[in-house]
Amino acid sequence: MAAGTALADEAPHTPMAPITLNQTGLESAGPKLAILADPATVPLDWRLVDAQGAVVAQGKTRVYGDDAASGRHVHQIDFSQVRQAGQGYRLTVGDRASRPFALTAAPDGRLLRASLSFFYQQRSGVPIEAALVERPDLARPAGHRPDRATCFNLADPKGQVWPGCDYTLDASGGWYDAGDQGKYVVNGGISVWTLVNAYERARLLNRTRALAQVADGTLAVPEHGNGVPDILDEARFELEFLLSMQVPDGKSLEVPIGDQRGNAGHYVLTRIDAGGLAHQKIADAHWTGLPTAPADDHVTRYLYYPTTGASLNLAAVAAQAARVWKDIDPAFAVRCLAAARRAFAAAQRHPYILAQVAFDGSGGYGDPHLADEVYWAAAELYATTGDAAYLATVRASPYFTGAEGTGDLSWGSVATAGALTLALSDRLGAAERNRVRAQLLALADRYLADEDKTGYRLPFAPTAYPWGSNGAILNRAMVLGVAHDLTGKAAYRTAVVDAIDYVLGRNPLDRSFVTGFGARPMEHPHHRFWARQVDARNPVPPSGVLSGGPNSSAMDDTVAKTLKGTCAPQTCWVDDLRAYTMNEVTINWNAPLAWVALWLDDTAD
Ligand code: 9MR
Repeated sequence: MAAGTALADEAPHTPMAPITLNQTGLESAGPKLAILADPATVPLDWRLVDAQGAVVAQGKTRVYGDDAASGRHVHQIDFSQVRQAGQGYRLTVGDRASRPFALTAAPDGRLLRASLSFFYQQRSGVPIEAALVERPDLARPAGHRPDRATCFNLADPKGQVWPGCDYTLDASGGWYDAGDQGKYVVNGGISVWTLVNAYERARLLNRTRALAQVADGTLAVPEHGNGVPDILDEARFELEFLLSMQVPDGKSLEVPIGDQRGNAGHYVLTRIDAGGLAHQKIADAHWTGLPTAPADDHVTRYLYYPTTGASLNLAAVAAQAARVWKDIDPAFAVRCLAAARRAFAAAQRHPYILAQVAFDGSGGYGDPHLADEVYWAAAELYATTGDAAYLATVRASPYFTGAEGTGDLSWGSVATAGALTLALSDRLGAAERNRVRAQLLALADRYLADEDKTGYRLPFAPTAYPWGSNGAILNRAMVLGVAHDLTGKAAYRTAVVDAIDYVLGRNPLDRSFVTGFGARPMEHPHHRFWARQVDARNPVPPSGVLSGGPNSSAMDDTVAKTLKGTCAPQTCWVDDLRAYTMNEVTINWNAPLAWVALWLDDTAD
């Protein structure tokens, strides 16, 4: 089959509609926006008709005009004034119409549960049980059981032979990262943090409805009935893996010490006392093909050298866990805190072990700039312990003084995670806590300003769309959600709704980027098990899985190459399993989806 042709044309069966909006419907009391692409430069008349065909509202479009992100000439239809719940509404402009949609009082919780089920189904080392998934063909035997490995001791793609180590670790369990079956501490860290933060936010703000939504017995996880909130059971499954990636005390290792500016390839192999650091990842020695069900992967797995970044991720989430599990499982909390302290101390001893070496078989998650990881880890440790030393590190950070903005949250940019923790913790005195809150609100205001710069009206307006743009948008929605928590300002909540509306269909492709949701959902993720597109024996994906989304920056898979130079940023996307730069699915993108789904359920009125 020629690259980028036949398979890529497997368009969804439902045709595109000329008027687009969130394909799962809208909240009856919430903001309501739909988009029409039309060359007209004057406002056009729109009507909203109900299921009986009666006109219930009408008005004129707002001409946004030429929109760089979508490449369209955009009209916006704001019908927020309509508040009557009901099914079968349609928007029309002349002879063009939206598909029928519903206005409902509150979300039904399905998106929350499905987006969290993704994590269960990415579990390594345990069978995925038919009783816990939506279709029997999604069940599968355990993969990588056990996942025991020693350090990589072969040649890397540049010919450098690695020294290995004199131990093996049992790193069974945890979540596979994505379409691949690598397990990475850096990305596992931010993903766990996001799920635990969804819970902790609800607890600290006393959101009983949100707590009830993720309580024991609410999610399809095997830990049902253990008295622990299910969302924490899911997070702990990954935490146990992260803890297992820590180098035992007393181990000396040869690791690459990078130059202080993090220039790729500039490193000196140096023998160090590595105890307490965390290995960057455990992964296959070379890339496996698609499909490869986890249980069918027989490629040798290795631990890859420990890095400062992975160690700070471990420190941050183990510290967060020590706080959250303190009363739920005190022994686990003690174990987490000890690991967090050790990891942080080791990272401070060795601040420049960077993940800058490329290996076959897994992704890099290389990050030369670790000041944000230091801030995040110190913030978590301080929030948990109140120790003066961690406070001193927090206070000395440019992210705390404001010398640097905390910026967009992502796997490689985590200062905002530290800020979110400090903003809701009562450790800092009022003055310093208010400073952190003000920084978050300033960030949220920047996101609000971006809404006006986009025709489809979303809080994200880069000139190029990055790898995982949907994750980036939902990470922004988290900051907007907390901004709303702190102020009650309606514009922040509207922007969260705008973000989810975009992801669920209010976009120039009229696609829902979440499997199983909406009339035109993504169906062919880049995934080694949910790979029906290339092998009829494999299942189609479950519901609730988020595509990475349009990517106009790194267009180097076979499908993306065919789009290069032909797509506006929001349209650089194809629903194709081979399109790993645009249509992969990952734990760090599904995590903010779940966070936002819970937050929207919680705050709908
Ligand atoms: O999400 C990552 C993205 O920010 C990077 O640009 C990209 C290339 O390095 O890698 C992405 O992460 C991939 C990881 O390395 C391996 N598992 C799948 C991840 C998503 O594609």
